[in-house]
Amino acid sequence: MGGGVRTPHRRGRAGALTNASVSEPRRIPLEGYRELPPGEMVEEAERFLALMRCRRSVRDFSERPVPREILERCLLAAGTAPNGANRQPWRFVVVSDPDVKRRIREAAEEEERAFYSGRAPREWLDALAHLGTDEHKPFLERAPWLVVIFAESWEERPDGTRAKNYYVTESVGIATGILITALHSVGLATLTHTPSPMKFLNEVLGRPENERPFLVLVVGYPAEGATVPEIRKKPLDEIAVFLEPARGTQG
Ligand code: IYR
Repeated sequence: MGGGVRTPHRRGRAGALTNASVSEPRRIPLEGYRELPPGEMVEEAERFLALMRCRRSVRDFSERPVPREILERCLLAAGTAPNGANRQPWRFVVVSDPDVKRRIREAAEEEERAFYSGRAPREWLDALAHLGTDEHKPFLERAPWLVVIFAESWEERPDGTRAKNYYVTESVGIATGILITALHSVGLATLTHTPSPMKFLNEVLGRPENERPFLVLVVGYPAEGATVPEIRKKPLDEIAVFLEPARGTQG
């Protein structure tokens, strides 16, 4: 990883000899960057905003199949995410096998039954009430694909020792956001599903102990006549604070 060349180097401050074992990374030109003229920038931002405003978490899925090649490309897009030390601490387990989906549904519904009938505090259930969710998760079998996302807390070196990964939750969260956006951009619906606890996913999917289940992304076409809860997204002044120089002051 990293493609660095191990060369002693003397680039330290004031010509001091620096650590001879630090590798000098190879650098390449920034390729593919495109700058837009300011007017087009605004238009493009508007277009993207309109696209994203149409994304909703869907719970009514159609059984219509989705070709694997679409998933493959969207997963590669997710894999471009910025992440800690470029360790790419994610693993996507992509399931269309009906038996595996059934096992995931059964185990998830068992956890959810416990969640909805006692484990969740009243305050949490009250916060969810407007979404109309309950312990029934038919979408886990109906939707053509489940992408089960795991976060790798560490990876094993060839000598068997453990190399720690960094900013794992942030990295996997960003990759998941890109995956959701990629799938939405090609006209697919998703649902971020988080059965709690999720440890059963390691067992059902045969994943090793360094992989922690992060979430289940349900992917497919919405069912005909699918409905979603009526919710509102916060306006800009509730989600952002700008700190700019006061008008009329220069430098
Ligand atoms: N995991 C449960 C509960 C749930 C929790 C949150 I936070 C949500 O935004 C939605 C649901 C379930 O999937 O039903």
